[in-house]
Amino acid sequence: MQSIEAKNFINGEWREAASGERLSSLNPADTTEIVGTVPDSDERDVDEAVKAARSAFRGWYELGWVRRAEVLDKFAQLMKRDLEEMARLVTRECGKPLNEGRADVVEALHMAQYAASLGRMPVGEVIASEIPEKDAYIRRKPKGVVGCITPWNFPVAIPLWEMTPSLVSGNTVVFKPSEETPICGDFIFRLLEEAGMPRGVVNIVHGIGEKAGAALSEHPDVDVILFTGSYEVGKLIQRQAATEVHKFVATEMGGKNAVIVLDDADMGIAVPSCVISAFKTAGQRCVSSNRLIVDRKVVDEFQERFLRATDRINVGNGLTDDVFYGPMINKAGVEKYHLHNRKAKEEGADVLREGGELEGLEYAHGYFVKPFVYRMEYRPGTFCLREEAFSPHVAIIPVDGVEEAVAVHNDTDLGLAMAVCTEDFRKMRYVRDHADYGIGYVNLPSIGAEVHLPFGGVKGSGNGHPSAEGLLDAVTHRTAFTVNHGKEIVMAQGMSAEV
Ligand code: UN1
Repeated sequence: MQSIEAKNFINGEWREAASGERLSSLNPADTTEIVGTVPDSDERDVDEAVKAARSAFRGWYELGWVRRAEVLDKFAQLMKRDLEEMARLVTRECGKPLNEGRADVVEALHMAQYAASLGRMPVGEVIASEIPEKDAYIRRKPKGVVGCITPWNFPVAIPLWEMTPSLVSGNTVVFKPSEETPICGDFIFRLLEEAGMPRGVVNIVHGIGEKAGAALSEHPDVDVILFTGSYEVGKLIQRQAATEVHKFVATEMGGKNAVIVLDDADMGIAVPSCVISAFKTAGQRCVSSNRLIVDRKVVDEFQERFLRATDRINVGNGLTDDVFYGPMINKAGVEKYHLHNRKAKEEGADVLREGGELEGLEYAHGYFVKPFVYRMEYRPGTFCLREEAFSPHVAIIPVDGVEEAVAVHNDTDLGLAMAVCTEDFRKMRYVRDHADYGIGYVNLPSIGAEVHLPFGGVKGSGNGHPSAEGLLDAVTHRTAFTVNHGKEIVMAQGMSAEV
């Protein structure tokens, strides 16, 4: 496969970084393959991109919602044309199996179609005024320049979750893709250019988080930072972005998600739900579950069936058939997996599947690891039951009844996705109302969100409106606009003190 030499796209031009340096993007299933190289940008490149986005803002805003949506619609059509090529690139650059590479692109496509459809939806509300001669409106207005910083695990979908609602509502964008998957970002931008995005409306600046990402977060002329990624980086970005009062930061970070399996659960649903939640994408989704909280009455039966299913999992290069999950993204990902496994053992785990790195010729140049499964009685303050492992590391935790299940579920500082397996509507309702989560599922895995639903978490998982359906709230102001049709000024009741 040919390696791609990507450039920054700033003000409608493909450019090298001011530093003249380049970074490489490797295939995590075979690190001898360089997927591509990209400019190693710094604050000088970011500044140019922000300036371009600022000067394009007025024209893009004045185009109006429907015309902007038409450009996104064109872009969606191009994604459909190139779906297969993009899916293969996703697999080569981030390692997930081809069917998941395809799902990533399809999710992105759905997001572009959804955002395009918003162009013909209401963009505000008409509200009654206290004065009959007055009309009052709430109108959405774009905030200005939006900086998007995204992770590698959904290298096409997440950039479009963030960029397309920003664009349809009239903002301009500066995008810093993950340095692990920059060539996917480059592909998106080649299609945005082909779709006819006006000059400066979308800009991509490649580079590492500490340099290009930090420069974007800190830039005083950026109005919104949209971030999806790890808790540590999200926290750092919130601090970096606190330079201007107007700057709004929306974060979508990790989760220590769980599937709760209650005593009445249908095991035919619970077992596959847990396998998918724990191991799809090698546990490298923010919505993956490291914890299976299972009622003690059924835990032995569950455990046996879960292990049987786990033993059938095929790990390998995502471009080959029948692979359930591919490699970890990089060495740091493997180290994090080892750390969590080690900690679990120190904390008294009863190890059921030992895990470890896969050996053999076909795994020699990739970051392949086996499922690590253990059983552990719940104790408050346990590292391995509280901290996100972002790897195929999973605990089976026996509990007594729904109330304890929820208490154990909530004992973490994160709260993103939660799934519960039950046939009992009263228990389902208890979990719905008492568990801390942003995305809840019943008789489903904890993964598989849809773009037209809110996506975000509570507690340390984020601040509530970063992605997909909720994003318009982050990138637009809801402005009040009041018109007097009368011939004199009549003040609102509060102002005239009439009760
Ligand atoms: C993520 O892991 O960061 O719900 C996003 C899902 C996908 C998105 C996951 N639609 O699994």
